[in-house]
Amino acid sequence: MRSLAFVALGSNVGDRGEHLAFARRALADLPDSRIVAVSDEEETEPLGAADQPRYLNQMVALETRLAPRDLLHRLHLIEDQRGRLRLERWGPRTLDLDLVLYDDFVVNEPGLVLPHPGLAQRDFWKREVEALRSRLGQLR
Ligand code: A4P
Ligand code: MG
Repeated sequence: MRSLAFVALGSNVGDRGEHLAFARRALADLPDSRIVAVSDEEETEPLGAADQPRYLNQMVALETRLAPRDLLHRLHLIEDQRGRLRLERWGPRTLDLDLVLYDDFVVNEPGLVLPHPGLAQRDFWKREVEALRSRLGQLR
């Protein structure tokens, strides 16, 4: 049985569009997974520290057989390939990948929270989820 995962992409350092393109290619290459819908890229005001550049955000819907922790681990490896430095929580980053939703899983464990707690506060994530759901609905 395949699951449906929503992965949020964010970048606010360097060539943001190229970082997102790299992330989409890496997601498409994950084993037992395929991209089934992609939202538009969208420029957003930074949340957290205000003295940082604007973000480019996007969301990808992934059909996958990877379990949530396995998928999240692989998202971190993709971030690392793009040279992300975790200097400061909510600080600037070349590439940030978050697992926003995984089917209708509700999990609150060390290292894995689903839905991602940011979903409640981030209007652009809510918009992107809606856009993906409507694109997916049109395919079925
Ligand atoms: N973790 C647990 N559950 C999850 C999940 N569902 N998805 C753990 C992703 N990670 C999850 O993550 C911190 C820890 O959360 C990890 O150990 C992971 O296993 P991180 O990515 O290392 O740290 P972070 O990204 O600095 O912190 P956090 O809390 O994930 O921040 P966010 O929510 O990623 O926020 N403003 C705009 N406009 N757009 C943005 O995209 N992003 C951030 C980062 C701040 N401001 C932003 C944006
Ligand atoms: Mg994160």
